[in-house]
Amino acid sequence: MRTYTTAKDLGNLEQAVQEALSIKRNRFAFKHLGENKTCLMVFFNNSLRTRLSTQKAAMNLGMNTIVLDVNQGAWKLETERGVIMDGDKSEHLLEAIPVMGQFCDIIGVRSFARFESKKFDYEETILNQFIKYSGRPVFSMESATVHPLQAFADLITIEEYKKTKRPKVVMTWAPHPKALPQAVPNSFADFMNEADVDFVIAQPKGYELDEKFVRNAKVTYNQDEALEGADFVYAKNWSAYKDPNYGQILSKDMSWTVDTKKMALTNNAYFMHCLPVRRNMIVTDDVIESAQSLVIPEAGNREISAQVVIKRMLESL
Ligand code: AN0
Ligand code: CP
Repeated sequence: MRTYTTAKDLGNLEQAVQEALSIKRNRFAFKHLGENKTCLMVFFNNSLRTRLSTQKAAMNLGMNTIVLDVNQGAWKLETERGVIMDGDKSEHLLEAIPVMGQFCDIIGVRSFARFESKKFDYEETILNQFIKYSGRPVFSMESATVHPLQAFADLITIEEYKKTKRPKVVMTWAPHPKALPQAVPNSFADFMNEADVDFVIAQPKGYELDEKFVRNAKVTYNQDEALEGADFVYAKNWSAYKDPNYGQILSKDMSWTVDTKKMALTNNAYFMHCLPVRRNMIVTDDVIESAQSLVIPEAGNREISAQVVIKRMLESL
């Protein structure tokens, strides 16, 4: 595997999940595969889970890891071509990326949507420059429009906890004080559309996501109706995708917060969230602390999803 941004990159998804579950049973089975190989993780934005789980996954495979926080200690980077660099940015990404490629075998990149230009974000300008100029396999650790390590971990979690062959999975928008990217819901939709689940998206009007990710999913503006009979409730906030409101907050409607009343509408559903989560905005204390909450094992599966991806990249070197 040379790039990892979508469910498709994993090929047969069922096989990928089986590989993940097998790695989970013995995470050190391939501890020599990455010997003398280096995984570079480049962060343009904050992270807790991705930072820890991806390093752990690389270490399980015997790799060395280097973590670079671009905004702390590295030169400030210009990302646009053609700019006269007389401001505060000392280096251009077009030199920095191939330099980074000199010191590693595989690169992970975290670079969130900036909401300055929908085109810049949805063309995955930063990630694609890494793919083009680093000379290394590149995986997204949440880039402008996708978070495929998260969605793969979510799928593994659903596979582990599902009680029926084809569970009903509801992804619901929930309120948040800041404008958040669409990357997590985009990738979750991408993966659920490829998985054997009944997938429903519930959102207030104006929060429609990119068709490229929604595809054939059922979409409703009625959260209660969506939650009926749900086996998994996947809560997430995102900002508007559609023009002219791209990147904007259109609603902070607290009636969309997932609470015990909402969960009572479901088929005793499990609660999921990628974390970090704002309690009592997205989900109440009671629900996230309940026995049905999967947020911790879900985060734990980030190590496993990352390990499958890095293993496959090592195998392609
Ligand atoms: C980010 C987001 O919603 O995309 C990262 C989630 C993994 N969340 C925040 O910035 C709070
Ligand atoms: N879920 C997730 O990617 O968390 P971090 O932002 O902490 O890495």
